[in-house]
Amino acid sequence: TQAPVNVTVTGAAGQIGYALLFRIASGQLLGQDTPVRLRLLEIPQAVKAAEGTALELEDCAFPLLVGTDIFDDPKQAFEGTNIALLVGARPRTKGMERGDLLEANGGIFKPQGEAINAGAADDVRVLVVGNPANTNALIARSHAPDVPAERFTAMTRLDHNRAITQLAKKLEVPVTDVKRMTIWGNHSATQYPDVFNAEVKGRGAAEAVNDEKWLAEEFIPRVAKRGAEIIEARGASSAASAANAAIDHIFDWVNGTPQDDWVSMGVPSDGSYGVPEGLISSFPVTCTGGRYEIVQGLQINEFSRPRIDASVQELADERDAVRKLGLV
Ligand code: NAX
Repeated sequence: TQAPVNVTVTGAAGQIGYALLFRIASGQLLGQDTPVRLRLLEIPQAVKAAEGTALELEDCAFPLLVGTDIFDDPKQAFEGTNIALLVGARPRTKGMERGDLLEANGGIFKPQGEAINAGAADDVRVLVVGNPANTNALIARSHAPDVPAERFTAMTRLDHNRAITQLAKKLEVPVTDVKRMTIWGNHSATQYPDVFNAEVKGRGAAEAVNDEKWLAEEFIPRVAKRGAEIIEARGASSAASAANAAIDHIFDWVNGTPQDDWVSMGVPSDGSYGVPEGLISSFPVTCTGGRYEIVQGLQINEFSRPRIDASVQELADERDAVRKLGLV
């Protein structure tokens, strides 16, 4: 068997952490041939809770789990890490302005970027889940100058998976019939789920739906506001589905996407589709040999263009705000 892969999870004692760690340890993140060593990062007040989770991990006797270490210092938590899942973030609390939120998260993602730069393994791959995910990823990336920029990604896979299911339900087909879904832009309410480049059983999905009003007034807002719908129903934000999406994101990045399909990832823009270079924006990507590539040559129609542009503009505004704060 292979040498163990070091997986660092921040916010390990949170609700996503609780749903995520057991799936990583069971082999679902990297596959059934790959042993993993977990490195959990928490703030000091939550270390005890993380220790409790580590006891439960022991009680599962997972064959692939080599061990679990818990830290409250990012430098130690990211030492030698191959996969870094940045889940812990500062939630928006009552009365907090957007600038305050960005600043509070800067206090988390700047030192974490520095720690990744200083100590992570050469092949480190970073996924930022904690919100605002795209801009937090931008902050971390800009403090890790020695790590290739493309290793910093943000999670839009939950949005992608949500969009697939909503489309499949509308067309009354299994989710496996839906291919080439794309989320463009920011992981926020401005995100744009694009069915014009999606396919259902080889046929254009927009054509199969043939209902622009449904797209504009039901599908797009339903996907973009699904997080709020979950909070309303559960009394807590998405956790198991977010953990599932994080597993999908890393698994596909490492193991590749199928020939006839692609996935959505927030990645540093290379200028494709008019997205300013360097912004961490969601794109359709294919993965092979452990690397992702932005799908090129897609048509962006008149329905899609302003929606993509609006979400990208929001990312540019967030970047400008964190720049003003000296965080990037
Ligand atoms: P919780 O509040 O349950 O857990 C967050 C954990 O992070 C807490 O245990 C806290 O102690 C820890 N933490 C805070 N600061 C830390 C630091 N500096 N270092 C290490 N740990 C730290 O939140 P949870 O529901 O698990 O959500 C985590 C994040 O995911 C939130 O920012 C949330 O908004 C975001 N989400 C992102 C999604 C996406 O699609 N990108 C979807 C789900 C989720 O909303």
